Amino acid sequence: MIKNIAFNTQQLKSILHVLTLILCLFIGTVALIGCGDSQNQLNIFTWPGYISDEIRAGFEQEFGVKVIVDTYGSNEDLLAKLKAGASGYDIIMPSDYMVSKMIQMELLAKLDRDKITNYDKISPFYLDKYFDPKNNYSIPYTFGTAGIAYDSSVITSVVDSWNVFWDIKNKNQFSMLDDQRETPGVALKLLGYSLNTKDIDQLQQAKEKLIQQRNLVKQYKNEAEELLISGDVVMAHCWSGDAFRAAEKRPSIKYVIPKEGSSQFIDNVCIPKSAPHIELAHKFINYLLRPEINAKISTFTMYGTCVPSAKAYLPKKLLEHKDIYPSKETMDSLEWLKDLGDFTQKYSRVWDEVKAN
Ligand code: SPD
Repeated sequence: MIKNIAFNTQQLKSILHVLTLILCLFIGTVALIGCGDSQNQLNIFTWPGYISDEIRAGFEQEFGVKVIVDTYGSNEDLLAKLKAGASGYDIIMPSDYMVSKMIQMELLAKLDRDKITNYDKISPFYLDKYFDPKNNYSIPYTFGTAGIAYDSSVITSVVDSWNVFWDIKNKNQFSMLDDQRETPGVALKLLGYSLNTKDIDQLQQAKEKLIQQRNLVKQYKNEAEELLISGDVVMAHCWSGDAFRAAEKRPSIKYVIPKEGSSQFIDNVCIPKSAPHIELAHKFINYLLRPEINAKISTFTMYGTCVPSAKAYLPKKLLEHKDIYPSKETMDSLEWLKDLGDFTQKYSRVWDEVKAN
C-alpha cells in the first residue's frame, strides 16, 4: 500500500514538472507578445535631433512596429561602437567620409534598390558623390555646413573669420565642436590649408594653434543648440541646423560661414551588415523619402532636403533660408571631409593631445 502511494507521488511529481514547463513556456510567450516581438522592432543609431517623435510614431503606427532611437555624438563614436560589436542596429547615419570608410571596412549592407521605390525622388545633385559613387550603400538624409553661430545682441562686431575663436575678448564665451576632424579643420583653414591635409608639418601647426586656443574655449561640445539657447555661450563652432534650431528660440542668433572656408557634409541613411531587421530597415528608408515625410524631417532638423518634391510641404521661411541652401559662391568655399586612411590616427592623436593640454 505504502509502495503504491510512493509510486503515485513520483507520478505526481512528473506531472507537476511537465505542468511547470508548460506554464513557463506560456508565460514566456505572453511576455514576448507583451513586450513586442523583437522582429517587429527597428533600432536606429543616429545624431541627436535627427529623428523627431512624429517621424518615429508615424512609422510605428503605419507599420505596426516599435522604433528605438539611440544617439552618438560623432562619426568616430559611431565607428567605435560598431567595431566594438554593437550589432543590434538596423539604421545608422554616418557622414560622407565615414560612409566611404565603412564601405571599405565592409561594415555596410548593400541596399536593395527594388525595395526603395522612392529612390527616384532624390535630387541627382545629392547622389553619386565621391564617398559612394553609385549609392549602393547610402541614401542622403540631410546636408549642411559647419560654421559660427553667434548671438548678435551680445557680439556686435563683425563675425566673418575663424579668428574670433582666438580673440582673447571672447575667452570663456564660446564652444568648439568636440570632433577630431572638424575642429583641427578650423585651425587648418585659418592657416590656409586643406581640411584633409596629410602633410604632417601642416597638421603640427594646426595642433599648436589649437593648443594656443585651449584656455579660451568654454566647452568642447557637439550639441551647441542648448548652450546657445540658454546663453551659456554667445558663440559656437557648430553645425548649421543646430544653429538654425537655436535661432528659432533665440532670434538674435546668427550663423556665418567664415571667409577662410569651412566643411560641408551629407549625413546618410545606411544599414549595417549586422542589422537584425534588414527588411524593415528598407521600409524605413523608403518611408523617409516620401515627400511629405522628408519635409517634416527638414522642418524638424533645419537641414536641407535632398527630395525636391518635399519643398511643396516646407514652410516659406525654410524654402527661402539662404544659409540652408547657400549661394554657389559660398558652396565653392566649402570642402568635403575625406577618409584619410591610416593618416586618420594622426588626427586622433592631435585631438587627444589638444584636449589633454
Ligand atoms: N544635431 C545633428 C548634427 C549632425 C551633424 N552631422 C555631422 C557632420 C560631420 N561632418
